[in-house]
Amino acid sequence: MTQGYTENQKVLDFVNASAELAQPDKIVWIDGSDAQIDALREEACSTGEMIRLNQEKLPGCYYHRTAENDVARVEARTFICCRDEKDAGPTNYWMDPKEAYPMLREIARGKMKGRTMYVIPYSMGVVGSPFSRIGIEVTDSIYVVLNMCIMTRVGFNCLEALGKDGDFVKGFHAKCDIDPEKRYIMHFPEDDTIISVNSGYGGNVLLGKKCFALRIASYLGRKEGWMAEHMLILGVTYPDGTKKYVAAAFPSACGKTNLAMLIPPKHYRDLGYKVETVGDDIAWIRVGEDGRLWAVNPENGFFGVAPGTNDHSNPNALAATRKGTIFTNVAIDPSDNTVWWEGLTKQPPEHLIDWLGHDWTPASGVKAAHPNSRFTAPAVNCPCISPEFNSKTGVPLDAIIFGGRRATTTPLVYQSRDWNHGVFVGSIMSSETTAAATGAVGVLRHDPMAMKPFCGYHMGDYFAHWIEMGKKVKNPPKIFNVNWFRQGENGEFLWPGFGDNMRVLDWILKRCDDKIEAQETAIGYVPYAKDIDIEGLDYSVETLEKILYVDKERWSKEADEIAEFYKQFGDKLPQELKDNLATLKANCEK
Ligand code: GTP
Ligand code: SPV
Ligand code: MN
Repeated sequence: MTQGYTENQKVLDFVNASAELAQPDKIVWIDGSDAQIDALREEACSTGEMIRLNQEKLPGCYYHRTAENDVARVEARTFICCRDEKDAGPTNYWMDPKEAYPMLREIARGKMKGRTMYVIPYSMGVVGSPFSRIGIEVTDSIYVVLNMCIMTRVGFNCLEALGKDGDFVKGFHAKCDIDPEKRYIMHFPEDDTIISVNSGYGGNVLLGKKCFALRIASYLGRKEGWMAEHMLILGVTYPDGTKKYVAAAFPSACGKTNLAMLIPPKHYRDLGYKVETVGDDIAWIRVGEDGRLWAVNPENGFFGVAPGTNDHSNPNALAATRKGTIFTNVAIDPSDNTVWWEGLTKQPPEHLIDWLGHDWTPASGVKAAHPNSRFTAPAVNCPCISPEFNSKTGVPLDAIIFGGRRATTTPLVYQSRDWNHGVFVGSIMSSETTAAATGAVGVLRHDPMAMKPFCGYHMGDYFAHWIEMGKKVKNPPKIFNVNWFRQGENGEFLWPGFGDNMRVLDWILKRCDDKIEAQETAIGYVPYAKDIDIEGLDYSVETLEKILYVDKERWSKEADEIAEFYKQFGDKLPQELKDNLATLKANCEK
């Protein structure tokens, strides 16, 4: 029954084996056509899996609620299943494939009885680009199919690109019983395989995203000499028409989508500055023939955090969600069948249906939208999408930025001294946890390069890979660290953030061109307060100085803490990072 669409025996074997295991009543191959997508939306609405929103105000937009126990990535149930535990490293959960495969088979056996199994051929990256990779996801969820059709490039041209013999990443997803006790998000990097059971949520089930484009791809990248990173990519156009590109790694729900789509403050706009989005979450990066690093965004849409998105904070993201978008776990405004979430408007509507399906009023005392509620919006909808979005070669990077959510210690921005120091700066990232993963929110934890939950192999080897990549690039991007989240005594943010982050980007790009001096501090180069443009802001130089200040005492403690964190990597920790830690400690004692 699966013949006819492809002659690739590996694809047919994978689909047949999946069907034999899960025993669906029907197999449907997804060609990604409008007609097929419309029919699936219709079917999902008829069963209640999705709700059709107001088609005049939000054409092509739909709504989905996940199970209450299934609202975010589950790191404790996300495993790297390589043969040798040592290869997964101390920051990953590991299971022996010999144990994992039979366990998963047991869980998934017969679980698609009475259901349809959809076969999604998709490409991460533009089909036909040497940067791109093909995946096949089988799933019993229409919600997953429709999300994948937005987030990736779905279609039979992916099967054509595979030809008779091409290899692909195998993804098996079955909702099973959405049983959190049997929920597993399993990666077999040695077999190009992902298996996800008992979830229906975002990063757990849209297997092209974190599972493939980061965990599997990071493993492939190390083997093949490229990098898969949790980074946005943006382009800045200058008044004279020159363009510069920046990639930035922030942990989940720490501002990637917002930075990628920022609208510069008025005086920058008046001068002709423009920011365009190449990607908002993932970058695949290679060394170009010109000795620079080139980045592509392997995705085709945005799976963005809804709360906090509004006409002021991120008008581009909001505009992207006005058509062809799937909303997950936000609130519904029954007065006109549209959507609402905390922060969309200052004044909440009088009556909503909350993410759990209950009546809600401003007096309810609970959030109407889940803090990790999301929109899945096509990238082409975004008013500031870069003309390079579909480029087969990607864009050359001038700067790489790391950043996290730190109430204290880390200044607004600083620059590393060189590539290896930049790798060190990425490796020591800490950030307060957010609602993007289950578990406590606001807990400070180490999240090197924002990849702690996404690195498909040993983090010590990952650091070494970064160091190696530095040796291959003649003209490496300069590496910076930012922190939009410094807090004052009353927990208020001390930096306006959002569009005003352009002011920091401006300093960063001037540093890349050696156009501006900086102060050398214990941790790297920090701006002179006078060099951060605060024109048009009601903002004091004193506050700026405060958030630029490098407190050596705090950093000395931080260095001790980093030494503790580093211990787990043992002899896999590159000497270059040990040296940089020693320098940091010594600088703080000076
Ligand atoms: P993932 O999709 O989970 O990877 O998240 P992300 O890194 O793309 O984060 P996103 O841009 O969606 O922002 C997450 C939250 O941080 C939202 O609630 C934003 O409103 C908030 N945020 C983003 N940028 C800033 C900023 O510059 N300052 C402040 N204070 N908050 C910000
Ligand atoms: C993240 O958590 O970093 C996300 C959302 O981008 S998810 O796809 O759920 O991983
Ligand atoms: Mn992310």
